[in-house]
Amino acid sequence: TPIDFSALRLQLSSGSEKVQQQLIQQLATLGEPGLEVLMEFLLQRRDRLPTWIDGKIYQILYHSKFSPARELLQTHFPAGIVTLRSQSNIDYSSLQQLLIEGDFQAADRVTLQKLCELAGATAVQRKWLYFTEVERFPILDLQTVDTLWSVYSEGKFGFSVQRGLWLTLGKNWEKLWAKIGWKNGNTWTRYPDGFTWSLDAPIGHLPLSNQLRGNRAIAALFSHPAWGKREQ
Ligand code: UYC
Repeated sequence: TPIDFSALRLQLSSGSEKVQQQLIQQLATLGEPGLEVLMEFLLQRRDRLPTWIDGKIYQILYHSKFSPARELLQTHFPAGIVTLRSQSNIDYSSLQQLLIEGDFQAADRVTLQKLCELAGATAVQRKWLYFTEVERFPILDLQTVDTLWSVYSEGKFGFSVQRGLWLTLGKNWEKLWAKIGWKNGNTWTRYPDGFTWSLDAPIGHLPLSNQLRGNRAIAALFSHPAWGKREQ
């Protein structure tokens, strides 16, 4: 029996996120008519804030061999699906590009690099962050970096995901390290080969922040006003 693409199109627009995720994966395997449904759906959602549903479709179309799909991305979203807003004129396009390509390891390094740029020239030279610099980060830039990680990771990665787990775990660092795969028993996960550079990683695994100099920088990140006023 032929596949009913208009039924799939309808289910995609009206389904829950879970249903949408399954339909997107299915449509990706159904050749050009499937990709056309995904293209139309992505365009329909253009005026909304992007979620990882948009990021998933973007990645599928980007990696497809279907030139109308790639042309659509080039025309409507030449730099990616996330608008790269910065209060400090930082260019996050290399981060977006690496995340679209699914190169999470390089994206992780660029994330630290960009946050150092955001902190200023001394941090760029130092290559790590003081918590006092993190406290002064503009809200907009942290939200941009967080949205990028979330949108291109099916909502698994990003600071706000890590922070949410940290709050759920009563701000207990040891429990957080275990939960996100940064520590196994008493053993710290070794950089870089101990970490999982794919969506197979635990939720909140990426981006990394080195704890060699203590947890004050990551504590400042999680306490930043960028994440709203939900907690004290
Ligand atoms: N590393 O263990 N890490 C490095 C992590 C620690 C250490 C880089 C994360 C514990 C040293 C990144 C964890 C520790 C270096 C991370 C982790 C330690 C290094 C490269 C789990 C020893 C060499 C970029 C919390 C017990 C560089 C960067 C240096 C590098 C990440 C050791 C991304 C998430 C406490 C010796 N580790 N790191 O930031 O600076 O340097 O000497 O967290």
